[in-house]
Amino acid sequence: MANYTLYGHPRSGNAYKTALMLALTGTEYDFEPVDLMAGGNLAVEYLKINPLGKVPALRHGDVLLRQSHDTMRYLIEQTGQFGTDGWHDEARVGDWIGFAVDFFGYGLARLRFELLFGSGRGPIFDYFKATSDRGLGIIEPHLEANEWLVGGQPTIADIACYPVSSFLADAGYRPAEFPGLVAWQDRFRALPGFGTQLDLMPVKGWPPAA
Ligand SMILES: N[C@@H](CCC(=O)N[C@@H](CS)C(=O)NCC(=O)O)C(=O)O
Repeated sequence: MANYTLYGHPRSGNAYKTALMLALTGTEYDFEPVDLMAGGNLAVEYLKINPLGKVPALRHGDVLLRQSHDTMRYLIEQTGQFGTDGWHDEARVGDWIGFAVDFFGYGLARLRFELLFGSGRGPIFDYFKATSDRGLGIIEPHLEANEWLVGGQPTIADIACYPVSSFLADAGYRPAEFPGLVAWQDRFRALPGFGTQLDLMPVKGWPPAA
């Protein structure tokens, strides 16, 4: 049994952030699938772990974390990896974590969802599209000029932004139009320990056969 237990699901980009941080820091963990599709996140047993009814949750001894970004900051403290040298860079990491929520979470990720599962039009779609366009307009020039989001090495800012960035094509964009982002994704995938959502959070029978 590992010291860490990750509760999550391969469909969850937020659980993927925690799984990536565990994997990239070489931290062993047990994976407990929470079946989002069957409402497992709202089951009484799981609500005892996370009353918010969301994944991820990360248990380490007596410590129980229920926010993906807290799990990454906690693992910096535990492993000494993916941190920064001080408050100047730390504040920039905070900017990108906010960006991941505000522009990728409420933009790119929801735009993809609307295109794949919704009507793909209407005022809500337009809002997601405008938010996503704005976000890509911020991150693309930054990654054309910089190898990593903050400083000269990968930090939790990169881990926070990677999962949703991989939805680019599904959200209706042509990846070739975002060379900075695509080159950064390649660098990110080359980090030792990297795995896909399914590699790091395997669930029997997922994804369902088409
Ligand atoms: N603020 C949370 C958000 C977690 C979150 O939204 N998780 C989604 C999956 S990506 C979830 O569990 N959704 C299930 C639901 O809301 O019913 C974090 O960063 O960890």
